[in-house]
Order: sequence, then C-alpha cells, then structure tokens
Amino acid sequence: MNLSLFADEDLAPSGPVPLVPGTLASMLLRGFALPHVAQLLPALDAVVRAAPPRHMATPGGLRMSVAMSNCGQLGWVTDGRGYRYARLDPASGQPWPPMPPVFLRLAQEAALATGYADFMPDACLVNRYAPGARMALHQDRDECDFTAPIVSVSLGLPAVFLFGGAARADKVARIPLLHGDVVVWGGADRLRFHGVAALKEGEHAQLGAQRINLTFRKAG
Ligand code: MD6
Ligand code: FE
Repeated sequence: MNLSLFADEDLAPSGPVPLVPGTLASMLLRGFALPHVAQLLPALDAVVRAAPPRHMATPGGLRMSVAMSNCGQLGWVTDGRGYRYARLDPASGQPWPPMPPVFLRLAQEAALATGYADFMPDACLVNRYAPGARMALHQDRDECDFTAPIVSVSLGLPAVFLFGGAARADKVARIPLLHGDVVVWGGADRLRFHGVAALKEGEHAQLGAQRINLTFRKAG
C-alpha cells in the first residue's frame, strides 16, 4: 500500500477543517462546491438577471463597495432605514427570485457534512466583489434564529476572510477562501465579527474579474 500518496496533507482529500484551529463551531470545507459549479453558474446567472446586484447604502448613508442581490423567500437589504430582511426586492417591487434547487441542495449538503441536519435556509444573499471591494467587520444579527448555521459559498477570485471574535476589537484571523470553498458556522461562533479584505485584481477562468459569495441563512 502506498501511504506516501497522501503524505502531504494539502493533497489529501479532506473533510471539514476548523476555521480557527482548536475550535469546532466554524468549519471550512475546501472545494466542497466544486462538483456543483457547472450547475451553480447557470442558476446564479438566472438569479442576477432577475435581480441584478446593486450597491446598497448603509444606514449611515455610505455606498457599499460590494454589490448585493438575493434569492429565496427573504432578502437582506440595507438603506437609510437600517438593515433588515424583506420579501420584496426594493429595486423592482417584486419578490426575490426563488432559490434555485441546486443552491438549496449544496447548502443542505454542506450543513449536513458539518453536523447540522435539516438546515432549511429561506434566504440566500448574493455578494459580488469587484477588485477593490471589501466588507468591513460586522456581525450577522438580523436573522430571527441564531441556532441555525450560516452556509457561505465562495466562487471566482480568491479572497481573504477576516474572522474575529465576539468583540469588534478582538484579534482577527486571516483565512484565504478560494473558488469552491464552503464555510459553515454557527453555535458559539454565530455572532463573531467577520469581514472580507479588499479583493485583489485578477481574472478567474470561469467568473472573470470578480468574486461571488453566497450566504444561506434561516432569516425568518
Ligand atoms: C463574504 N461573508 O464572504 C461575506 N457572514 O463575502 C459574510 O459576511 C458571512 O461568509 C456570515 C457567515 C458567513 C459569511
Ligand atoms: Fe456576514
């Protein structure tokens, strides 16, 4: 038997690994979405044609550098009135496009792979980063139920995920997220501060000069 085949752990097929060594509430599934990409991309295309990503304004009036859209029953929005989930796309007055079955399947498979059975997301936030776009440190706290995990899928250009602690000033770990990576977090980590460093210039073979992040939540 050739044990040296997987001697380099970077080459070994890997299951979930902790986002922060020594803790188990946030798990990284390297490349977990890769087998789904051929189906994900046309489904993503349909979503962004129905609800084009747009630069929303923060409650403080700043234009976000990340362009956002949603699919599913609820969509995350921000404007001068605050952050919230809404049933209708404020740009069109129409419901958000439905969550494509391949999106839901991937989110549920990833949740199950990290120990969360019966994940039923009702919202999928679509974040589009062009080079230079970034996401400031924040907590995800607009959902009703903090016992459900969040599943996050990265596509396109690589990004550096900033994973902080319970307080904004806590030390931040920098974790590269690559095309096809999936992160599942919940439990003790659900309210950690996190963000994304400014996206570096680049060209991805399938997605071009952008990163797409899908985050699945149980919002309602
Ligand atoms: C992003 N993600 O990766 C931004 N939030 O583009 C998030 O803000 C996020 O990845 C909650 C849970 C997982 C995430
Ligand atoms: Fe977030």
